Amino acid sequence: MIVYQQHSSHWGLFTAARTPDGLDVVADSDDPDPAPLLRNIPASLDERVRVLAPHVRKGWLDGQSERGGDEYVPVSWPAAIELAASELDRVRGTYGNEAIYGGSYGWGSAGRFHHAQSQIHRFLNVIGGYTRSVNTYSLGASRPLLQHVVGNDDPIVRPTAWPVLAKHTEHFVCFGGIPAKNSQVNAGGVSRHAVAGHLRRARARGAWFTLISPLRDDLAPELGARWLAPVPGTDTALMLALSHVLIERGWHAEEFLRTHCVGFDEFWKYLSGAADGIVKSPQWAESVCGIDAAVIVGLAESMATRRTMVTLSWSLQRARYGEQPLWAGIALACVLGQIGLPGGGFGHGYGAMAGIGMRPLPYPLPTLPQGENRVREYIPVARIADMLLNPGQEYDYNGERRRYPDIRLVYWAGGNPFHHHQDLARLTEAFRRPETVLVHEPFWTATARHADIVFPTTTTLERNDLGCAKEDRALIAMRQVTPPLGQARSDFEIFTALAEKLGVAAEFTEGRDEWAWLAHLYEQWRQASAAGPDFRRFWEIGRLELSGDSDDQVLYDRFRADPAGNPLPTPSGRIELFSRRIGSFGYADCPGHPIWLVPEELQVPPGAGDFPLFLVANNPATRLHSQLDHGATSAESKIHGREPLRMHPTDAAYRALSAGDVVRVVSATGSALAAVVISDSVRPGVVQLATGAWFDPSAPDVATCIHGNPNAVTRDIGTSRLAQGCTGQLTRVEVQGFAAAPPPLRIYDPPVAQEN
Ligand SMILES: Nc1nc2c(c(=O)[nH]1)N[C@H]1C(S)=C(S)[C@@H](COP(=O)(O)OP(=O)(O)OC[C@H]3O[C@@H](n4cnc5c(=O)[nH]c(N)nc54)[C@H](O)[C@@H]3O)O[C@H]1N2
Ligand SMILES: Nc1nc2c(c(=O)[nH]1)N[C@H]1C(S)=C(S)[C@@H](COP(=O)(O)OP(=O)(O)OC[C@H]3O[C@@H](n4cnc5c(=O)[nH]c(N)nc54)[C@H](O)[C@@H]3O)O[C@H]1N2
Ligand SMILES: [Mo]
Repeated sequence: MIVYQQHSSHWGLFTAARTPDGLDVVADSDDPDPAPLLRNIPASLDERVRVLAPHVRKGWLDGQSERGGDEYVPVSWPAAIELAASELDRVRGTYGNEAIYGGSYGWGSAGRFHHAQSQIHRFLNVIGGYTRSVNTYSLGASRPLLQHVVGNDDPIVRPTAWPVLAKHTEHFVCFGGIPAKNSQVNAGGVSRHAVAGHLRRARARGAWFTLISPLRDDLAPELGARWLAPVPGTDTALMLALSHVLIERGWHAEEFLRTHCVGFDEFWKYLSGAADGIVKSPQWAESVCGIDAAVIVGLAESMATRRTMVTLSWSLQRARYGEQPLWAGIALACVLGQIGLPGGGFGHGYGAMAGIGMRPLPYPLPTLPQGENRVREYIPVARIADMLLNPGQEYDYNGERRRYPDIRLVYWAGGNPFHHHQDLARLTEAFRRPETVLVHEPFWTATARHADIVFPTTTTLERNDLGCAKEDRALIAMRQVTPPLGQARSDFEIFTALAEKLGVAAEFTEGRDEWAWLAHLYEQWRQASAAGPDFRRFWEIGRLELSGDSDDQVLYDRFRADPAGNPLPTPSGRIELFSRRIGSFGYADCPGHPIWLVPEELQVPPGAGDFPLFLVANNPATRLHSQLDHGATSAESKIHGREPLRMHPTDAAYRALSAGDVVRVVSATGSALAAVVISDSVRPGVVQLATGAWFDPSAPDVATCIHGNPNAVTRDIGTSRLAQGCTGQLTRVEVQGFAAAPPPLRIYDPPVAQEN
């Protein structure tokens, strides 16, 4: 009998069953706009790419070969556990726990108990702690900057809610767009995809949309947006010029700037040219970003005369000096003075995920406690290669002078650094430094292929779990769809076995197995939130609608009404257009107010030099990051097995390239093969290659990656000394025809040694 079980993923709720034709996945009937990504899920059970048994790297056993490109030999579970436990014990005993890097950044799968990050951090804390990471690849520059400028994360976690925008906003000015592809996803899950519907309602009411982006499809065509495509990485200049026009013509909110902001004088000194002799006029911005001065003036006027929401995508700050477009965008919204009015002001990341702009729940969700980390050492997450390559080296971060720790063991569960990090050839070098690398993975990803011991991990379909997200309104019983494949075990079971070996099982498990943990987490949550029936009943029903809105935080409408009574948690209590704190750090790459800094990518004019094109390496429409790259939605987009690279007809013609041609994308860092898609939805001078094609370095004479992972060509450098965030979004490249037959992909063939 075929039984469909309810389950959940970061991209939506579904039911699934194993059938003779493979896994059948059906979107939840209550979801008004299910994600095309659901079609990737059947590939979870594709044994071709699964790690089916514990494996050890050959060269780690015999000392003959290095990490990356090595072969693997299967070993028994007891042998793998014994090896890993003794390595953990040796390293902590010899060098101390800070020599263990357990930052382990990554999305893993949805589910509150089998949350890979919580599991690994809990385990490492039980054995004495680990060097951790702070911040994310998503918002590397934003979070540290927002702390200084508005005092907290409200613009991300609590921006004006979607229904208010749908009702009141007259003009959406969208820097980086509100790409429909991204709203498929929400960290932890989403039971109803609603973003497209809210935008449609705003449009039906007559709202205007201005899209400022290198890609036309960063806003849905049905919204009828006006598309402005500045040179990538120049939004700050455009924002400064908009502010300049508004102030010079007296269209600015003088009173709001005086009563709700600090630092307007410094900001104006800079805009007017009094500080540096350069007036940040529309003519000046035109020369930087390629948008007509007259268009800039017209846009400023429209913004001043309509209820305007300035939306800033997360991608804007995932680039060199990424702090600046966010700060300049907030300053622009202050100059307009509509912050705290219904539908006005600014938001950061509408559409970046389905949950942004949904009110978060007022109570916590069931959460696996991680315990306490006794090691104080940390790095900003995107400085991993710097850390591994330069132990002891000093670096700046957010006002501190810090030193990289000396890492001897790297432990990863639930992330794919050989997807997410920049300059993957350099990361390969960095991963050769530690003595030991341990990885939990369901799949033979490039990261699994850099481990010494690979633990075969179940996918979410092979476990029971609780599904929910802070901005969603449902608690879901994620019921096991199919038994574990091969010898796979959950992260929890693997850590339990290691904890047993190391004599700390009681602390790690607290005497509970999966089922007992689910019941415990649920019951604890139920008592705290006073919601729902008992666990058994909940599991039978399978789904609990959650209610309540949190409005107990500082919201901008209250701040607007009474800034002294509801101050922001900044040093001044106001929005900081000039931050004394940031200014006091003395960083030329992030001074005390928003500023136009020319990134290295613009030091050679666009169109000139060896790398005339801009590569936009954005998040993929066809998958979540690198997950299920071999799934149907992702695989169908590939051409000759390569990741599609979009380019403008003019740029293709200039290089005599045709649709479907295999090309080599080359930068100062490295190279990647890809296949051409010709499209006038891409700004001339820009090419777009999404992240997430599995990194395939198997033919280095041809390219750093023969599959199309853009992180083969991106640069590994922080946003600035302030935040040290990821800068992977933009790179200067050239695209060359590749006449030879492209070498076959190897990344989907397991690297398992053939028995002789
Ligand atoms: N150039 C460039 N680079 C970027 C970006 C960009 O815009 N440009 N974007 C960045 C951003 S925003 C992000 S968030 C990162 C994303 O980077 P990651 O979050 O590292 O990417 P994922 O592919 O989601 O990696 C998750 C891994 O966990 C595995 N996994 C799934 N479930 C489980 C589980 O239960 N247990 C274990 N052990 N493993 C599991 C999956 O197979 C997968 O390999 O990439 C960043 N990289
Ligand atoms: N389908 C899908 N959805 C996802 C993800 C995924 O992997 N797949 N990842 C999720 C995660 S972890 C995150 S953090 C968010 C990421 O959210 P974002 O970082 O906002 O998403 P991106 O798709 O990387 O970038 C959005 C758009 O910004 C535009 N852009 C790039 N550079 C510039 C620039 O210099 N100026 C302007 N004006 N625009 C620019 C690009 O055209 C790009 O399409 O997405 C989430 N949603
Ligand atoms: Mo992200």
